[in-house]
Amino acid sequence: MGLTIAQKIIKNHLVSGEMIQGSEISLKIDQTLTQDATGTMAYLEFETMGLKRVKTERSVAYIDHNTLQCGYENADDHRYIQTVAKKHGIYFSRPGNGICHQVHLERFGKPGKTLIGSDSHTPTGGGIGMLAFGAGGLDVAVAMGGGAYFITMPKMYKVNLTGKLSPFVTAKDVSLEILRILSVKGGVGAIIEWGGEGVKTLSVPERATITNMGTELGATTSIFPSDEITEEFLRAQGRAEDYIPLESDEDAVYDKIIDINLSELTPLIACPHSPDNVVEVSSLKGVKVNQVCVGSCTNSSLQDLLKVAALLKGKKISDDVSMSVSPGSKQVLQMLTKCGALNDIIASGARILECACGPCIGMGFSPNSAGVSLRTFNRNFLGRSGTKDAGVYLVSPETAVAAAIFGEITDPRLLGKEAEIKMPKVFDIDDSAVIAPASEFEAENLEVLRGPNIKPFPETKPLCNEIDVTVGLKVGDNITTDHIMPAGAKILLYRSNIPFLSKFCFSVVDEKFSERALELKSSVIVGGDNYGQGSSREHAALVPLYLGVKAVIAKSFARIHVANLINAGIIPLTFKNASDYEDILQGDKLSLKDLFSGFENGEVTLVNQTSGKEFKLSCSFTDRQIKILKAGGLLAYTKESN
Ligand code: MIC
Ligand code: SF4
Repeated sequence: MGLTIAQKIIKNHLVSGEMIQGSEISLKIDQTLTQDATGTMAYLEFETMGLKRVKTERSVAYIDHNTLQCGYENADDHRYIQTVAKKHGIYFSRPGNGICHQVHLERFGKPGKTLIGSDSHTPTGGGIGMLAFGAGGLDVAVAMGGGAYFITMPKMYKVNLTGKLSPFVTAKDVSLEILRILSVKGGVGAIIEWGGEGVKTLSVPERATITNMGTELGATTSIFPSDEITEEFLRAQGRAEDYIPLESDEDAVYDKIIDINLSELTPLIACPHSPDNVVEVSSLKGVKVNQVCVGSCTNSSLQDLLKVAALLKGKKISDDVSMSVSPGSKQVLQMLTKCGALNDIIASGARILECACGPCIGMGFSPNSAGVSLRTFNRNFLGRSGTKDAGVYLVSPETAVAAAIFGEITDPRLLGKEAEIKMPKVFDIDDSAVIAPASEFEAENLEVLRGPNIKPFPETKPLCNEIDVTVGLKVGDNITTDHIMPAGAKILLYRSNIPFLSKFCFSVVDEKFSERALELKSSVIVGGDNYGQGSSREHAALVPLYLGVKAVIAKSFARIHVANLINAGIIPLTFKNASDYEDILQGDKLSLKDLFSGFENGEVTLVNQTSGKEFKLSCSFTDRQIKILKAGGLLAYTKESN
């Protein structure tokens, strides 16, 4: 039987397990990346493991999320990451050098290699044929130390592309179309491979937009073949030697095949507050727009911004719209400057922000109250922009420009002639904002500098066989990590200070949760389907751990979050019968009985002391996961086994 692209890379990197769908496998990881909002914790964990040097082929620490410096906290964290990186063999991408996924694609990613990153959009690397996964900081710390990365062998889906995109229809619309088809849960447990003759019409940045937003489908990762277009991109980046061809075998078997005819697509838009809430742009014609943001790891490549510049050239944005443009990398910004395109953007009235995540993670540029914001980003979860009552829509750069000019949602095809841009054959290469690590010898005497905002990892305890808990919070379906542990300018600076961060846990849903959980001391959260979708932030597990959350009982979980819960020593349990969800209320007192044998049998008994009802919950843990849970989390387990 033939193999898919992902199966080929998995086969080459398999450390343990068999490539049988649904069973646990572990992979050798060639490269890692971290960003600053999750990186501080990942490096603290790496240090706790007592390892001297990273064992990967390439590990890079990016500073791109927490770049607002309204006090010492973020600057201290940057300095901590810079010094810890230098000491332990990690490349350090300075603030201003760009968004981790964009820079990694340009400068470090390689087809056929494995990458894990402490950021859920790490699958962007699939745009050049890498097998790239988002993971929690602890998993990245383990991989940096040479440990394998554990996943469940995914299903394989194929999206078969035919035709060619029409003018003003873009890769972003392809991402929105697949979200419309599959929903934010539709990719769970699957790797999505993009193939078919239509693939040849998509450049690497376009492919990367698509693999980037595969995360919003809940997919394990997404990947494109590595072909002559990949080679051309790598050559333009001065990295032709990194190219290898990669494609699936003719007789590769897929669990699902979805056909998309690129020629039939039209401009699409995701409405508040979910990326799969997709309709045609034309159906919202005339909705007044207050803000337009171009950028993020989804749409901030040179190709995207050259198009934006060409469409804005000689035009002014509407008086009623505030527009921002954040280039994805220093390379993009420098090249835009050199060719004059930046001037066209500035002249239109748009505001240029630095090469960072910025508004995408609520780091400034929040919309006005009840504002309508059109963004080229990948997520429009409630409150993420920093303005809770804002309506955030996700669009392509072309649709963003149309709204900025007309002041209302407008089909970009009304802009007239398509922007003709010329992509350079060779990019300007200057890696001086990436600082190389010290040699092993030099590293011995290097000091790692820590600021007062860095607080220790929450305390963990080995698990007891039976636990009594109170339901601290009951929530519905599709709870995101932005609900559990919000980000934004006011909170992000405390990513290395779990006690402080804990005050904001679930604040978008229930402002009293954090206080209540601390009072209860030992609690559980009850959730619906797809609990924990979105970001890879392990803070969405570490903060509940600090607050005394012992288990989360949900109808189903998102992949990275469930791994983070186990790593934090919090038990993820699922309802055997979805209807049992109705039988637990907030405030109920529960007993979880005989956990250890329950873990082995895949069934845990829950007694609701308040209602007197008793029922079974499901779990399916591997031996390794059981050991981690019993030890009280991955750090404790790693220490125990060293
Ligand atoms: C996001 O887009 O939500 C983030 C911020 O990049 C996160 C990581 C984080 O919370 O630090 C992600 O996607 O993993
Ligand atoms: Fe940064 Fe936004 Fe991309 Fe997350 S999704 S890495 S916050 S640009």
